Amino acid sequence: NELERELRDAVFNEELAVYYQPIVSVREAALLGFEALVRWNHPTQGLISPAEFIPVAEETGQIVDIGEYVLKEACRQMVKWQKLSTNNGHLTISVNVSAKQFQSSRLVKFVEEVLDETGLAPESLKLELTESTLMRNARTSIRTMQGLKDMGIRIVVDDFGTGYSSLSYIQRFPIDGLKIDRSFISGGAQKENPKIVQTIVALAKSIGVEVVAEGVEEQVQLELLKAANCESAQGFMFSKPLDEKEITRQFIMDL
Ligand code: G
Ligand code: G
Ligand code: NA
Ligand code: MN
Repeated sequence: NELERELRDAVFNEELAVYYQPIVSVREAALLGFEALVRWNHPTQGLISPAEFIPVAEETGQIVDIGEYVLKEACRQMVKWQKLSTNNGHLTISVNVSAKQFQSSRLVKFVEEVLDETGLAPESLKLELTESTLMRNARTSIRTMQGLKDMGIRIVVDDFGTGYSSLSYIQRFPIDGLKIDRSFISGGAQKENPKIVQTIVALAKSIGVEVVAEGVEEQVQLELLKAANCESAQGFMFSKPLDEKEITRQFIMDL
């Protein structure tokens, strides 16, 4: 398949770019950190969404190289931003880890090497894993997560609420945070969404982990999060994902 062939050269040809989306506190909209999101700047087709090529890369195994590239690039960038101002020291960088990458035996060692090479403090790094990734092989997952946690890295469950993880697993996994899936936010105050958001926030608090809402686009959605006591949020309302230059200009230089 052509996409697969072109994707193989994309890392080598430096066609992949990492974009960053701010994560802010719900109360004050204070900047807390960023999520790294990969983009493919195709030579003829322009920007291709990861929604299109990540599933292909996951299937072919290319996701491991891509994921390693994104992780290293994001850590390197975070160190640069933290050095630009002493006020930036607390900012965190969240990086998505796909199922295949999470199952690869070299993940823990690779993350260790990246922290070593870039000089990023482990407390500044969060890894985002979906419920389905974690549930694939719970026993192995716990071991890998523990290896990451021992380094001081934090683990966040992405797209929370859409998978099928049971509460007992959520308690057994050494996780640090839940990210509420944007489908529960975008529905706004309609249907069961406010109750679901409140329930996830309450669950997070009861097991002592942080909670982030994604896909926040409108004021009413933010009000819902305030009412539910959700601590942090991310979405187009605050900023869409931006490239390094724009993030530096809009969020780093004027801190
Ligand atoms: O940024 P955007 O909303 O277009 O991303 C679409 C999908 O691609 C999302 O599900 C997102 O989690 C995924 N994605 C974006 N960047 C990465 C990445 O670096 N690694 C992995 N595994 N998935 C990513
Ligand atoms: O699966 P994951 O949670 O990593 O997905 C992140 C994706 O969500 C990115 O592709 C990003 O571009 C997208 N995204 C971020 N904020 C918003 C938003 O406010 N609304 C919508 N519809 N998508 C968003
Ligand atoms: Na994510
Ligand atoms: Mn998500």
